[in-house]
Amino acid sequence: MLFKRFGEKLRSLFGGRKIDDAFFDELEDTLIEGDLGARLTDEIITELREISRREKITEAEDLRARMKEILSGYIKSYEAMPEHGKVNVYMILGVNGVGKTTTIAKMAKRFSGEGYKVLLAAGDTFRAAAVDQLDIHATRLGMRIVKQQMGSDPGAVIYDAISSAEAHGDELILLDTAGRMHNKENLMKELQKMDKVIKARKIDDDCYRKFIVIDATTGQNGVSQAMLFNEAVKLDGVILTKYDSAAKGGSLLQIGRLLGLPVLFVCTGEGYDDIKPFDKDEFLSALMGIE
Ligand SMILES: Nc1nc2c(ncn2[C@@H]2O[C@H](COP(=O)(O)OP(=O)(O)O)[C@@H](O)[C@H]2O)c(=O)[nH]1
Ligand SMILES: [Mg+2]
Repeated sequence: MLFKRFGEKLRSLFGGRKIDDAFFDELEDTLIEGDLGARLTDEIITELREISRREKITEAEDLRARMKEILSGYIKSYEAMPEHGKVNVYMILGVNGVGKTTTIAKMAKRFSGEGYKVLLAAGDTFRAAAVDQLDIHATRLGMRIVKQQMGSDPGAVIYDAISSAEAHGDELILLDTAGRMHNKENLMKELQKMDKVIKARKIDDDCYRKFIVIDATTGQNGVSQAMLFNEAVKLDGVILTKYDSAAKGGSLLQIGRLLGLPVLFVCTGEGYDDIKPFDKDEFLSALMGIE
């Protein structure tokens, strides 16, 4: 469902009608369609029923703000602030095609604009095109990149990148990773190996972060992806991409609620500047069709 249509649907649902069973049934269908999942939908409906009974609320309109409050408790924003004068590593994870490499280029531009010395690391060695793609961004943005040949050990790439950052005084390594390998187990093992290499290099705990990129158009799938990667390497947060196209917002709420992961950036296009920090209030207002 289109994000806008979802908001419009919620807006009309909460506008000018009495609260009854039909209202809750429609709300339930709408939340499921909007990718909030059975568990969250159930939780929200139960809580709203309870509030309306307890506070004798009879107009749907008067529940709108209460629902926003409930949703607001599900997600947090994450402010990324790499430490100056140290080597910070941001590992960017996610399945193929979600927008990892593109997002890394956007983050590189953004953080270097904020005064950080940024280094790109081409950790997706599974596909030749992946290294080239990051390389092209590095050239365009005038950034340094550490890369190896396709098929080489991504653990060695990040090992080299850390040495290079130390030698050049780079403060933030943005590490690209593979989103697909011969099978899921291989991929997870590979990611865990990189994680071990980074930890063994004694990067400060506060300076090492793992973010998953979730494609806003994939809905429920995004939730399973976040669970899978979180199990393999404990995640620190989420970056939402493709929020410009047929975006569904509900999956982000599920990831926040079920995994407790905060949201770092939202990306809304293919350009370098199509990225901005997650604004919870703006997100929830858009989701609920509140002007
Ligand atoms: N519309 C839109 N497209 C995006 C966005 N982020 C990435 N893409 C596109 O998604 C495709 C896959 O991106 P890529 O960075 O190669 O994904 P990766 O496989 O995860 O590294 C490319 O065509 C990107 O231009 C976004 O925020 N909005
Ligand atoms: Mg890529």
